[in-house]
Amino acid sequence: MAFDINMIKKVYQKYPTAVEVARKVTGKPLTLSEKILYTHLWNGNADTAFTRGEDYVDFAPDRVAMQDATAQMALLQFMQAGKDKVAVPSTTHADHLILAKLGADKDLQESLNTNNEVFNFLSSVCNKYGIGFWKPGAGIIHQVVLENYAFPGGMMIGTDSHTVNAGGLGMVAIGVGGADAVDVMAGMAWELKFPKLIGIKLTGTLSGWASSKDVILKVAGILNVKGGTGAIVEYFGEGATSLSATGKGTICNMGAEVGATTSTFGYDESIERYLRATDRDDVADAANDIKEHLTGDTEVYENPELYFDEVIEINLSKLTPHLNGPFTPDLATPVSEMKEKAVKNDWPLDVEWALIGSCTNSSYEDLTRAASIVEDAVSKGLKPKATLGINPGSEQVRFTAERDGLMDSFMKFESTKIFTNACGPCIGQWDREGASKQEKNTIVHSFNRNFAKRADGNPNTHAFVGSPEMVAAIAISGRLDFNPITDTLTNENGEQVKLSEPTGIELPKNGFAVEDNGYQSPAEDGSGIEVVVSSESNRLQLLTPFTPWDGENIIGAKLLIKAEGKCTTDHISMAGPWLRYRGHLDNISNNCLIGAINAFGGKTNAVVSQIDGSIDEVPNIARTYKAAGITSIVVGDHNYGEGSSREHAAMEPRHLGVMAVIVKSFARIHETNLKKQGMLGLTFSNEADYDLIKEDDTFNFTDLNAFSDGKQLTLEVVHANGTTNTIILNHTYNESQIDWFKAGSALNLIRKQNS
Ligand code: MIC
Ligand code: SF4
Repeated sequence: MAFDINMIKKVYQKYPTAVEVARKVTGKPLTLSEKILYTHLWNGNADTAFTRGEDYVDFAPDRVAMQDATAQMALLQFMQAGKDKVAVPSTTHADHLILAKLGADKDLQESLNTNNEVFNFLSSVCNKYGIGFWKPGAGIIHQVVLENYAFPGGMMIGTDSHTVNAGGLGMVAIGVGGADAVDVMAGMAWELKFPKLIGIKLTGTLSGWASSKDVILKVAGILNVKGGTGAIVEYFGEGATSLSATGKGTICNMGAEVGATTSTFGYDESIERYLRATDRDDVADAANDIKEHLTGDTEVYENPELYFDEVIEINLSKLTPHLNGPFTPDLATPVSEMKEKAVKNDWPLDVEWALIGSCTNSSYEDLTRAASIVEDAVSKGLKPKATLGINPGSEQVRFTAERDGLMDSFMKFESTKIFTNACGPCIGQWDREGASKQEKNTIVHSFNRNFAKRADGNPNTHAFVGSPEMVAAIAISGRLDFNPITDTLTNENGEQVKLSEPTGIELPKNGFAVEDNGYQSPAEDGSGIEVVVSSESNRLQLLTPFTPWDGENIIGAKLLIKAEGKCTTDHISMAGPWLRYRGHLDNISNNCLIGAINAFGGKTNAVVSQIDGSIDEVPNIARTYKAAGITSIVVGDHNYGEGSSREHAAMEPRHLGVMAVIVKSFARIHETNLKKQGMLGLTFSNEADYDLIKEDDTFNFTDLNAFSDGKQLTLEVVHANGTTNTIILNHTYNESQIDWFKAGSALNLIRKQNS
């Protein structure tokens, strides 16, 4: 039986009428995305049609998911909201804090030792406030959500950008910062700009080496890292129904890498099969009753150009395997072109590690496809040239895979390492031998992100993203430019052999099995549970509310850093070793912007103090400004804050005295995070003004006291030689978001309302 089946049934009861009403007010047939959005309006059935990409709308999501690295901050904030219990079903998953080094058992135990305080904190907060807790080793948040909680037509938010994975089961699932999760858990509306809609029509069927992963690798190449910003990507067509549910999850998952708000697929037989295989007949039966509402209207899919803002068509029958990278997930290269491109770009061709796993590709089906390659290689007398590392997505997947012999297959390569059911190397939780030497090298993985330093902290590691079966093939060949479709390999007898095409099993023939899934259900009545945070702790720190705006224009601000080029949340608040401070704002602030490239001088983590001309690390300079009572600002390029949902990337600068972040454009989640934490997230109305900003400028916001919805703000830039430029800044704050700024943060406002 499914968790929270009554909640799901209630949602389904609303569907027929809510969809009908939405069709009426919009006066047209509906996409699936619109059906889900319109049935989840905070104010009940629609009385007006919303303008996509413009209107802010209040929604009522059905559930919330959090992972350990973001949950700490989310729950520290929730504890301040003055509530006894969460208002909607919510879960926390311990998956990011487990370091991959020696292999699953030892690593898990080591992580329990080192993160004990944080896990205990999470477990007791969850217990107290009615939140389900998935213990360390239970699995990666999105795989566990897909297996247990995701349901067609539902809406959820999660404090992780890959929450979108649940689109594979036909949800609208959106990644958010912790402060947004607090809104929903506190029983308040959740606000989102009504998304635009991108339709992707899939025709044909996958064959040979092509996989679901290649669909999204190709889409990333088409849309690039910001092409999906502000939009929901909806997949449809006969190609879509031919994909497995976990394959759909893979595609939705990596939609985060094109900046999409989320991605989704209509309810179909593969989703039904998956629900039944994961012990959720009740959800499948309930979904079948309202089937026609859980997918887009026929007219929409017949004439998509009329109903989507943009339509892309991909023929799965023609799709070939891709590898995306290095350093960005949208640099897509068909494997057949890799030889030439790699040589031209001087990418190291020898591959040392081939990693399979992450929330994107760690399903049972993924493991079977990769295992089939390993078995084939063994039978042909091939040994791997690179080390294969595997992170299963959940204990259920691992247990079943072990029962069915898949783990034995992987272990036929002596060097294979099976890591914990956790994020591991995907988030820099990887103690990779030799990484500190910073040698130029190549790795391939089936993860979704490959920003510099992400996996092993080495800026010279070139990471390429591919399907699990391609990753397995490259493990065997040890070459980035290996094309399994055309190339042969030399086996131990000196013969030339070719790898056979991968074969996979969608769902385990004998069903899924698990002994201990690692779930802890919360206390019925948590009022007696005390959550203790020691003031001595360097891992956890209770939050002190940010100071409200004093009502005055900000005058005399200094530049903390002008970031040049790509500045993702990994650059703003690095993960890896820093994950240990995710619950301690002051300590984690020591990584603030240390990965951003300073536009003056091109270095990272070296900026000039405008107080005494000294050069120091970014967090230190920020602290000196703060101590001197000087407000600082950050300037950035396009798609600033791309990547993760981590609100630390907004809270840290806020904590260190930065009041405004002015950029050419923002990634969605980060922009909202800045607003929630009471900061000014602004964009240049004229992009070229970025070039006017000098290192030693002084900044005056001259009309902040007239800050209002739809009105631009003015910034006076005073250069060191006394000349000035007046710059016009755009913003997307509505009146209630301006109130967050005035209150010092959204949470300050909630607290006020609850007191
Ligand atoms: C990531 O993949 O970057 C993370 C780690 O899962 C983040 C969340 C975080 O920073 O904790 C994400 O994608 O939101
Ligand atoms: Fe974990 Fe990586 Fe997925 Fe983020 S992308 S949730 S770090 S597995």
